[in-house]
Amino acid sequence: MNDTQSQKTLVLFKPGVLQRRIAGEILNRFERKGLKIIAMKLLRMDKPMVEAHYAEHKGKDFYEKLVEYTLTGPVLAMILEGDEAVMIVRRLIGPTSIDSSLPGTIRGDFAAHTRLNIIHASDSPESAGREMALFFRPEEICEWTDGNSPWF
Ligand code: 3AN
Repeated sequence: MNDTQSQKTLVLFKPGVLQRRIAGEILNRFERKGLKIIAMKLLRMDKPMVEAHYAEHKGKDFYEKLVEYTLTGPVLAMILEGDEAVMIVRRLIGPTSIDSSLPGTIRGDFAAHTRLNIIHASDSPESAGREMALFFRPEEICEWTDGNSPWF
């Protein structure tokens, strides 16, 4: 019996990823796991957009620096789809704190500071819905199935 649920989740490669030329390497981990890219966009977030994205952290001691960092360069935003995608992507990226991000996870392998932990992913289906709407208009999401591929 298949009791898993197909989900969509928002992933954001923060500016450090492009600056370090590791976007392909990180993307590869998601594709290798079987997640499907259904939307992707390279953009420079402006301050209101960063503040909307991180609204829940306003007032915390790391907030100002987090906003500042997110504005230092372009980000790569994408929507990934797959069974239990929200949980699977969070597992692949590793915990928020660098103290807990083990080698083998994206943060564990590529990040050395919690504030600069290089990647964001939605932490629940509810956040995914809100975050996808912040980055993508419905017509920018490209649904597809493997069955349509001539190579399948
Ligand atoms: P996650 O990105 O794992 O969902 P959040 O939403 O708690 O974690 O935090 C958003 C971002 O804020 C993190 N990706 C990280 O860059 C930064 N951050 C969170 N907690 C701290 C902290 N204690 N010190 C510095 N930066 C933090």
